[in-house]
Amino acid sequence: MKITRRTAIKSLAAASLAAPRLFAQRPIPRNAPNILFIMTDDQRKDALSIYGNPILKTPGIDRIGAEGARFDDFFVTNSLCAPSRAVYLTGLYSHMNGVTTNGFGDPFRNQGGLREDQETFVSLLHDAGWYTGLIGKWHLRSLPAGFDQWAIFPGGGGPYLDPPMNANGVPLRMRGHSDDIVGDQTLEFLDKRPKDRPFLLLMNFKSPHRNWVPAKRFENAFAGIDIPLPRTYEDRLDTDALRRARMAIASMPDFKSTDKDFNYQALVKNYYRTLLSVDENVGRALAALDKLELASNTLILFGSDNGFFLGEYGLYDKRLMYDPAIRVPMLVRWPGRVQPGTVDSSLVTNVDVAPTLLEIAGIPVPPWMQGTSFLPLLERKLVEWRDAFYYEFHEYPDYDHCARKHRGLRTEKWKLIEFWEKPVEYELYDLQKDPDETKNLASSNPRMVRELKSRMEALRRELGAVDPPGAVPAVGPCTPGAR
Ligand SMILES: [Ca+2]
Repeated sequence: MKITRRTAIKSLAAASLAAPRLFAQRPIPRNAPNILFIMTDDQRKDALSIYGNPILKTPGIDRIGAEGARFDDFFVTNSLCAPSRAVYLTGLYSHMNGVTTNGFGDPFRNQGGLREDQETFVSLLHDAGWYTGLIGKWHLRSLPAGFDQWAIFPGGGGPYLDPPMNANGVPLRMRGHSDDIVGDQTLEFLDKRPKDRPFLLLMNFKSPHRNWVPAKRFENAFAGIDIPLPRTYEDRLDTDALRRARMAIASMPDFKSTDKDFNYQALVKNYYRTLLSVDENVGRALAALDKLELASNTLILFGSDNGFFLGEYGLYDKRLMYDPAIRVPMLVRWPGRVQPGTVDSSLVTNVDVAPTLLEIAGIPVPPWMQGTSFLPLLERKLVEWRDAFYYEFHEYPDYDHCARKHRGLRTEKWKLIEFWEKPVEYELYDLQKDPDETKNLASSNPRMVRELKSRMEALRRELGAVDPPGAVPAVGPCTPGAR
């Protein structure tokens, strides 16, 4: 077998969890920060009390934003688990990093997951001397690369209770609730890590992903509370895409009921309940950083891989380019560098995280990365920033939800969505006059459709996005009206 540098690093890491730092290319900068990147699964922005949720209280997570920065317009460029995670790791759009879907249904694209030789912010920090760890959900099909130690749940996150794990190649069966296991292992990582160098830890919760099994102690939270309905609960967008999509709360199988209101209450309550155990375990991790006197030199990010519909347009799930599915929380605490109470509403996306972490670590950002470091925004520096971003979704027809392939451009005022396969369809929303995205202006304002489409095409050329050969009609098992 040919021994490449990366396989050599991997075998060393496998041989000893505290592998000596043989491959650091340059001295680690003095005071180089530790990085704790906490990620939840399918958590929409407003499912936190720091973002104004009137029912769910999340003091553990809120502390990160209150003692640091809160981003109000942070978006993902592909609202789906594996693709969004690959974007975060690589600083590349889905069409460039190859992880365009969770692995279903797209005959044109790489189905193999993240390539193990793909450089990520993790592998670059590792090579620069950081001790790198990963705990929890991974979902990228290939095994984690660039980590000194890892312990992952299977597939998209495994079961909530007594999940199996794969720890550095060794199969394990765990006991307890998924979120508590992630919390316990985080504390163990913080305690046992090598103390002679900074660490990077990805703390990846499965919550609040389907099938929403709360920890026993939170099973009865929100009992007796009537969750208010979103304004668009009864709205029906009259588009081919939504006639095909199978994402209606009224017909979701999870709660063995076809009563839309019953399903809505059960869905939101269980979604919130799983976040209570995340919040508790984030609180434990923060307390451990305080106790170990690491807090002052540890950068914490809290984010999510995609948003989620909780009743908007009568839907659940994500995928579609409406704001509830593409907007996510992003909180950043970095004592001494980020002023407590910082609030930013620039259009920042998951493509920007990898370059940001590299700049913070003092590592040159590779020119192939497509995101932009938002360190200047964190430090409240005046900086020119983008006024639009590109979105893409490729997983059609998938095994379940039938959300058509689409792409689009979102500015602060406008959103253009293009379903590029036949039947080709456009949606246009004025986000300032119609923030709930209920009035499709595509046919009444063709001039704006043309203008935004031409901006999107220019951006796509810049980002290296090309159509797959022979775009095909949107056929398959997804017939309109089946939802
Ligand atoms: Ca997800």
